[in-house]
Amino acid sequence: MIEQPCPGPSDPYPTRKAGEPALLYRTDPVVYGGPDDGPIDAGTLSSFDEKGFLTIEELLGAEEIERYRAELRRLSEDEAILRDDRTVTERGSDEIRSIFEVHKVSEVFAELVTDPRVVGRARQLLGSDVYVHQSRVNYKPGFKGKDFYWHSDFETWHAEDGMPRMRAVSISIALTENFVHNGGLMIMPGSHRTFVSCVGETPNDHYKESLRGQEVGTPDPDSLSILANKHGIDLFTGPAGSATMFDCNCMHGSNGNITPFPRSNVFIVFNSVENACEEPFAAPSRRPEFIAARDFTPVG
Ligand code: 6CS
Ligand code: FE
Repeated sequence: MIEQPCPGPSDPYPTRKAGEPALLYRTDPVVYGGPDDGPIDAGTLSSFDEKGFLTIEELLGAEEIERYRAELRRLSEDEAILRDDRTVTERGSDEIRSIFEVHKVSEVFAELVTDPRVVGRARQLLGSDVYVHQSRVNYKPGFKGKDFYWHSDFETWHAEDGMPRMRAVSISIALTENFVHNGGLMIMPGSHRTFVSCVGETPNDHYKESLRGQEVGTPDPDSLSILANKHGIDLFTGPAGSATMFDCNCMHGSNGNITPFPRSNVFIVFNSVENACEEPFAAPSRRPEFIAARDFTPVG
């Protein structure tokens, strides 16, 4: 008898427990607020509900982009930051892959967290006050930027950070041009309504490998094929300053970057204050706070 993950009152999204993968129905709403609760209009809200994401053509203006790009360069040249635990390098090189907790490392990036164009949209989608669960800049440098294999962020945040329900949203703001060829974000539209229960136990200190290239907690090829055949795959291209907001459970990933053109973005995750993280649902211990915040103070 193969033990199957059975959703229950204690854990509606069991994962990394059973010997077989499973596709489970999402039992949480997607959009918690309404058109009067923020800058997102009714049509865009219903599109987010259906697809799991929305795009913003020009979130940042030219001057702002220049400021953030200069800050990106400054961070990458700061010896202290290069030695910091929050800085993750690419597999097989010293190229910076990500800097986590970037809203604490950099006062410039911190401005985005309280920017009403950003947090106003997050509050509206989540229907409550929000706090920052995680932030990072991804450099995805030219030539050496590695891929981010297919995954649901929520699967990791549920299993390893103790995030109870699907009531979190990410914003990814392009800081360089996202072409079709330099490793842009791919999302399967509509995949946010299926929770892929993964196999494989979470190892101790899993983040030390997973942030450089996740394996445990990534779906099996059959589950990915079912979702890709059902939903297709959207690739996000756009100029620096454009942004994508996507639900915590979207199936997404991005290819490596062998072009000379970096694909850098800043990524902020807002979680509802009604959905504060508890204990990991499928991991031996909590991840460090720079990856999964334990300060649930609402963004001001
Ligand atoms: O493990 C995490 O929390 C991070 N990993 C990925 C690939 N996406 C979500 C998040 O930034
Ligand atoms: Fe992700």
